[in-house]
Amino acid sequence: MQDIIQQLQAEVDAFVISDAATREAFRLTFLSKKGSISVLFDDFKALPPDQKRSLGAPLNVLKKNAEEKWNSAEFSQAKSSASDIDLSRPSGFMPPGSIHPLNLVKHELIGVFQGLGFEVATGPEIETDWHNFTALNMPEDHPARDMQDTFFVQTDPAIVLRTHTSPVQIRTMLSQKPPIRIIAPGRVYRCDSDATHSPIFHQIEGLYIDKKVSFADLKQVLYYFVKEIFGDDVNIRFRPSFFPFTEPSAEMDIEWVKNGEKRWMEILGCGMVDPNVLLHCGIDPEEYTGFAFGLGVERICMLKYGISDIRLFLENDLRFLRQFATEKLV
Ligand code: FA5
Repeated sequence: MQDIIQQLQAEVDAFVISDAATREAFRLTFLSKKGSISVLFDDFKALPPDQKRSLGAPLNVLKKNAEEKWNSAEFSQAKSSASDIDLSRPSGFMPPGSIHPLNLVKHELIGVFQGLGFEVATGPEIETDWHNFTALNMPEDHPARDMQDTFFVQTDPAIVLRTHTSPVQIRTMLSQKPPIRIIAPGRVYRCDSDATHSPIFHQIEGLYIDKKVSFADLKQVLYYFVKEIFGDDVNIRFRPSFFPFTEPSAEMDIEWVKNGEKRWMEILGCGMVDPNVLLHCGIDPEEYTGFAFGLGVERICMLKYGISDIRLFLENDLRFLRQFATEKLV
C-alpha cells in the first residue's frame, strides 16, 4: 500500500486544474466516494494493526494534500472572477448613519463655551499618576484618591487611565502663561458601574486663570451654560463640596423627574483653583487666581433627552441611536 500512496501522491501533484470542469474531474478521481483515495481508505480499514500504525500517517497526508489542492483551486477561481466585478456600478442602498447623542451634546457644549472665549485643549487618556493625582494636590495615599479608583497599567504603576479631565489643567498651565481660558473635552475611566455611573465616560474640563478672577465669575459662566443648554426654566442648585485641587469647591445639580418624582442629578464639580496647584505649575498665586470645573457629558445628555440609564450610550442599540438621526452637528 506504501507504493500506491506514493503513486497517488504523484498523480495528485501532476493533475492540472484549470477550470471548473477539471476541478470536478479531480474531485471525482481522488476525493469522491468512489475516488481512488477514498477506496484506499476502505482498504486501509482491513489491514492488520501494525500496518495501520505505519500507513495511517502517509495516507492522511495524501488526503489532506488532495483536499488542499481542490480547495485552493476554488480560491484561485474566485480570484480570477474578481476581475469581472464592475466597479462603476452604483452600490446598493446604504441607510444614512447618525451622530451619537454624546457627540451631539459634546459639540453643543463646546459651542457654548467657545462663544464665551474658551479654547479647546486636549491631553492624553493614558496619563501619569503625577498629572492625574499628585500635581492636583492628591499625593500618594491621599484619601481623595479613593473617590476616583482607576485602572492602572500593570507593568508601570506610575501610569493610569485618567480618572478625570483635570490633568489637562496641569498640562495647560505648564505650557502656557496666563491669561488662560480653555475647555478640555475627553474620555475618562473609573471603576464605577450603575444606572448613572459608567466605567468609561466623558467630561469637559474648564479652566480660567487671570488677574482678579472670582467665584462670582465661575457662577456666572455656569449659569449661562445651563441656560443655553436647558433653557431659562431650568432648576439648578450649588452644594458646597470638596476637591483637593480647588478651594472653595462646589457641585452643581440639575432638577429632573424620574418615575413622576422630582430628583437632583449632579452634573459637575467646580471651584477656585487651589494656590498649591498654581505653584506646582509655576504660576504666582499672589498675582493670579482662577476657577475650574469638570462636567459629565453623559449626565447632561441624560437630562437633556430624558434618558434614565447611562448604559444605553454604549449598547449600540439602533432603536435607541436612530432617535437622534435627524440632529445635525452644531
Ligand atoms: C471630578 O472629576 C473633578 N475633576 C471635577 C472638577 C474639575 C472639580 C475642576 C473642581 C475643578 P467628580 O468626580 O465629581 O469630579 O466628577 C465630575 C462629574 O463627572 C460628575 O458631576 C458627574 O457628572 C460626572 N461623573 C463622575 N463619575 C461618573 C461616572 N462614573 N459616570 C458618568 N459620569 C460621571
